[in-house]
Amino acid sequence: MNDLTNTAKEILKNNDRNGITIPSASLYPHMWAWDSVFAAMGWAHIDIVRAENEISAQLEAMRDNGMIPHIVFNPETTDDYFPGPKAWGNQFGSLITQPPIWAIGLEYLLDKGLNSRKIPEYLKKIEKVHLFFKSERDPENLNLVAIAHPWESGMDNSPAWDEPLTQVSTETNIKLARLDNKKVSDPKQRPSDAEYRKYLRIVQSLKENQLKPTEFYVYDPFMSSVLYQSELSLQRMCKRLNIPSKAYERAEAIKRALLKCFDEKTGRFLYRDALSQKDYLSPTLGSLSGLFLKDLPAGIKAKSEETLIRDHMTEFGLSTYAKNHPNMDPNCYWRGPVWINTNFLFHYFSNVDLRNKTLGLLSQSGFREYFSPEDGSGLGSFDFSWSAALYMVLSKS
Ligand code: 2M8
Repeated sequence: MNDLTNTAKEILKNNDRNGITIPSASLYPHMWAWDSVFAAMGWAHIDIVRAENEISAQLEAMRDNGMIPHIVFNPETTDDYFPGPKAWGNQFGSLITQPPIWAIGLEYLLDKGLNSRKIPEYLKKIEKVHLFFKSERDPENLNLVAIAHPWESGMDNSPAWDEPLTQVSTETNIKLARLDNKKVSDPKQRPSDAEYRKYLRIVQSLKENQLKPTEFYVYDPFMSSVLYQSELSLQRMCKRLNIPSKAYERAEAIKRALLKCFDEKTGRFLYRDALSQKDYLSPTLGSLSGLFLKDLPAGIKAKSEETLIRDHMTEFGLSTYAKNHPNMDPNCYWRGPVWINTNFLFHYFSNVDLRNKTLGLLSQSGFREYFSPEDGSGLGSFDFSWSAALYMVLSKS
């Protein structure tokens, strides 16, 4: 076993808090949804039962309406995080969710030999989670996913949200008490205070409106493409167990809807502001996630791949914003840096081979949270769980 594999395993073990994995000890002391699923995929290479616990803890966290909160608070932690339970007005977890990768993670565990009598129960829960996106995150009934807060996308301060956020006020009754920008070497690697005020303003309005989005509601092609792949995973798992499911039909409906969002000129898939009912373009990596669709028409596939390679491919994998765009910021969070999970998802679900670049980046710069697309230097927090977990997944594939 090489040294990096050992280090990756150590990171997951050190970030283990009684059966859940925190994203990083220095910045994120609770359980985050998609982080946990990526962590489970890494745990599958250490201890499959521990991997199952992680997925099981995620699914256990599902609320009555089928939503899995993007953060489940760890009541035992002494580390502070803002916004915590007080800001959300909820001791259990946040009021929003994250990219729906639970089925993808569980299928990975099954492929790695998970054998559990609880699988039918997990599949039932995942079905309910997928239906939540249909009933609570599709206001125009388009068969696509709209997010109720920028954080639901997992790509918190992506330039994709700049336009809809111009309509959101910075006035909020939640006191700004940030810790994140004090815990990284350069606060410019994190979102600005003005952005944070808007994030809190949206939390406030969700609380005031019984969770109904009124200030920010945006169809995100990345969320829809991820849900499409998750529906396919769910269908395959149900088939293995002879459980009836309509996941394939739902996946096909998402595919038809996403194809209507394709912009021929740029090769990208459009966002849509569900409040102003306007489609718009943002040259993000997420806008190319239509490449996750199976059997794409040849012209669409060729055009999107051409854009991906020209605008996002670097020596270290994919930049999260178009490289030559004037607003591209190589050091700031989701406004340009390379992330291991987006490299992984494009590697896993589209035709681009990012394995060697991703493994090379991690061996050059260690298991950091994100990376400069210019020189591969590490940014954000250290010993980051999904960077470690996906190293194991990619190095074993
Ligand atoms: C980041 O988001 C949190 C808020 O949810 C934060 O900035 O405090 C994002 O990168 C998100 O995708 C990730 O799940 C989370 C934990 O790693 O951190």
